[in-house]
Amino acid sequence: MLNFSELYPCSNQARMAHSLDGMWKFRFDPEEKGLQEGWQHKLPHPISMPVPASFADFFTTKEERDYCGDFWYETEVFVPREWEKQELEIRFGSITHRSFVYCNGNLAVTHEGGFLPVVANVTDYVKFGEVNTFVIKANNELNEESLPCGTTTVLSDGRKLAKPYFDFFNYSGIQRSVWLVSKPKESIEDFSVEYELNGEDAVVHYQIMTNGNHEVSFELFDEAKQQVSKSTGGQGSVIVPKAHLWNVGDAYLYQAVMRIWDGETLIDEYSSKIGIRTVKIVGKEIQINGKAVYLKGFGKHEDFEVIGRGFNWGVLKRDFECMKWIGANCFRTSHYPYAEEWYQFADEEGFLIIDEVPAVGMMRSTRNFADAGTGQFTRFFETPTVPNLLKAHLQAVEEMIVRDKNHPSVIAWSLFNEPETTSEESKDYFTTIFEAARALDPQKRPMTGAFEKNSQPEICKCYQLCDFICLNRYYGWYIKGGPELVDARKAFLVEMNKWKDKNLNVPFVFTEFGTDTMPSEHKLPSIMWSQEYQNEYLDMNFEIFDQFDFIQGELVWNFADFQTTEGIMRVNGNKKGIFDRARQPKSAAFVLKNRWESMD
Ligand code: GCB
Repeated sequence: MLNFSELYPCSNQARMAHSLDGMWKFRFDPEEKGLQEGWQHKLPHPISMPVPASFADFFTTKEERDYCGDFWYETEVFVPREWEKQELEIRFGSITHRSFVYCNGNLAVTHEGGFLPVVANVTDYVKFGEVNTFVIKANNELNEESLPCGTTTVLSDGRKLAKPYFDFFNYSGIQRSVWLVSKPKESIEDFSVEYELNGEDAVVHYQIMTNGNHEVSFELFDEAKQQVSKSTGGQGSVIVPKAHLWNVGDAYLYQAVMRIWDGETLIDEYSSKIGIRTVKIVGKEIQINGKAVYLKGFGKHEDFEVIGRGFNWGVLKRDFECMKWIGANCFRTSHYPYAEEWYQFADEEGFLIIDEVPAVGMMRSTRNFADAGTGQFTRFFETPTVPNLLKAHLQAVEEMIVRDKNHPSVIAWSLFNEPETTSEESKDYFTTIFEAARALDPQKRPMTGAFEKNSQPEICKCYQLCDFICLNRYYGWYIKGGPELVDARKAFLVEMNKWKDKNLNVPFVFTEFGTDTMPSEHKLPSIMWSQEYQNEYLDMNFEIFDQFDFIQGELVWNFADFQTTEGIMRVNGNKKGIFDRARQPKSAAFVLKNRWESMD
């Protein structure tokens, strides 16, 4: 059980949410001297730093861009006297990767994990009617006990350097929005909804978690703001006659309004949009509201020029416009849960999300995305660090499911990306993860994970845990690329026939396939890295997908080019985007648009 409320902030007659986004103060702390010198009270000689944003790409020196270690943020905020009778929280969408939050010099909370909310109750530390100081000590080092996995080395000049076992830049900082939240002492801490369709009607089972004993009410309003049902009690069921279902590409959202009452007097109120829909795996189909849906779309990243992984509504808007234009209906939040606004907007747009926990890098290689495909890897789950890693993984799974469980857009949970899955240890490890996750989701959504090339049907010990199976495959890129494409196709077919022979009767989704492609390169006949090769590669993959009825989705790697660690495999980042980093289409975008639009 989480000991804090992850509910997204809202303002109404009982609560206030005040945005703290803007220019904060900032300092690196390579010597880790901040705490002894009292920086938790006030940062000496700070520089300015925008929030939300990753700090890396604002700088013009490598030392600052690639900084690894402790760093500090500070802001000041006036807290009105009228909030004195309320509980006060500071809520960060995330702080990457670990954080200590101080209010007026007092440690209010610590948090491990860089992609889920950090919430500190600061009621006892705040001075009402005065200006208050919030200071955050954060750290972005990587290790094998926390997610995502990697290691940290020390250069000869004494600087630390992050060495990710994953293929995206270790962007860090306060990368999501920050809110100061005032709410009543007795308050709504969480809620959940489940749906049952009954002819034209829907039954909405709800549960409201509060920290008190007063009476609770639950109301649903349609998009015309008309009340459609009402109930009292912390848990119960309401009927929505002639329910307007939330559908793929055709969203419909009801407003759930929850209140705590003391007789006629309102104590607390929380409201949230919900979408009535069911998700089920039936044989080889993924069904939404009882109808099969084929997933078309992308693995994405939160990544953009200058702001790095910082949340930005403009980037979000452009990404959704591009995804709609191309005929996509789904994306995977590879390789970590995204800012909550992504899910809110997907709810509005009728997009499907496979929500992924930051369990990436569970193979001991700084270039495992390449090594894995060629069969080189070292075992991972047999070392003494695993119990701590498992703890961090379980915590992230809980925080993700609690945070995202009410979004209609979320249709499945991905509990890993490309770990080692062939050892007995990996099987034990993931059995624990899947069991915990299954107990957490009131909607009992399908659970899965993304398997890399070593996870072959004859040796993988973990695919059995999944309700549908996600494959990341690069036949024609890491395996037999360019002139060998014909052999890549053959090897791909051999693997797919092995899966077919297993007769698993579950859907398979390709969660990754793609080629690095420079927008500048054209070549006739094609050559690897040219736009023409990306198209040929996609055509080969599609020809194979279309041969197997259990393949129920294709999420291309990647939606857009993105920043990674430097290296001989990457040209200023990973270029597997269908769009470039500025969100302009490569020629493959038109290939996908043709295919996906013709599938509707
Ligand atoms: C993968 C990883 C992804 C990489 C991708 C690539 O298998 O899951 O994070 O970016 O391959 O492009 O190599």
